[in-house]
Amino acid sequence: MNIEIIVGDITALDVDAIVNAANSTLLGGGGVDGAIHRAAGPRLLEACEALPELSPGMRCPTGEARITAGFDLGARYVIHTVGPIWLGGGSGEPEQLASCYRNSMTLAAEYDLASIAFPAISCGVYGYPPKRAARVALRSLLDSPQGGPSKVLVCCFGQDMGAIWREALSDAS
Ligand code: AR6
Repeated sequence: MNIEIIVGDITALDVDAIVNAANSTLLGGGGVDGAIHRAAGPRLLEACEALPELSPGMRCPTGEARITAGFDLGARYVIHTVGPIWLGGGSGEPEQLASCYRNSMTLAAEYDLASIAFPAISCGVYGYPPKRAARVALRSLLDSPQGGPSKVLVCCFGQDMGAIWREALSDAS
């Protein structure tokens, strides 16, 4: 598996799947979630609405992942995952964040996808400190089983975030 850190807009990538940092409603929001829904068009929201609710309004618990088509995106699929809200690090946030990456990779393997791009899940509105998030995320990706996508991109928004993830990758590998 080859992990590469890039800087840019994840919605513009030509990969088999992009990962969305969603909330548990899966009905859209701000940040990368809003950008993905805008770029994918209204059919993405319809596909998300059609996913089963586990309790009223809740389609995906924190740490889990769901897959839909990519519709108007270049990517064939969107894998929606829900990162943890940062509460100081002692409330299971690292395990939940690792689960986001692991479960997204598992779904990609089930769909036989060769390439996947992740945003910096939880590093925006959810407040996860980026250096810690990068360490947890890259460990989870590097530990993911064989048979998943051979090309894994982490698409950072802005050069500062890119530098943090590049340093974490060189520390981890
Ligand atoms: N491409 C790549 N990365 C992006 C893009 C983009 N187009 N836009 C933003 N980012 P956030 P979270 C970066 O807040 O912290 C939503 O409202 C952004 O700079 O999108 O997991 C959901 O509905 C940051 O580094 O996601 C949830 O309610 C990273 O993506 C909540 O936000 C993640 O920031 C999830 O919060």
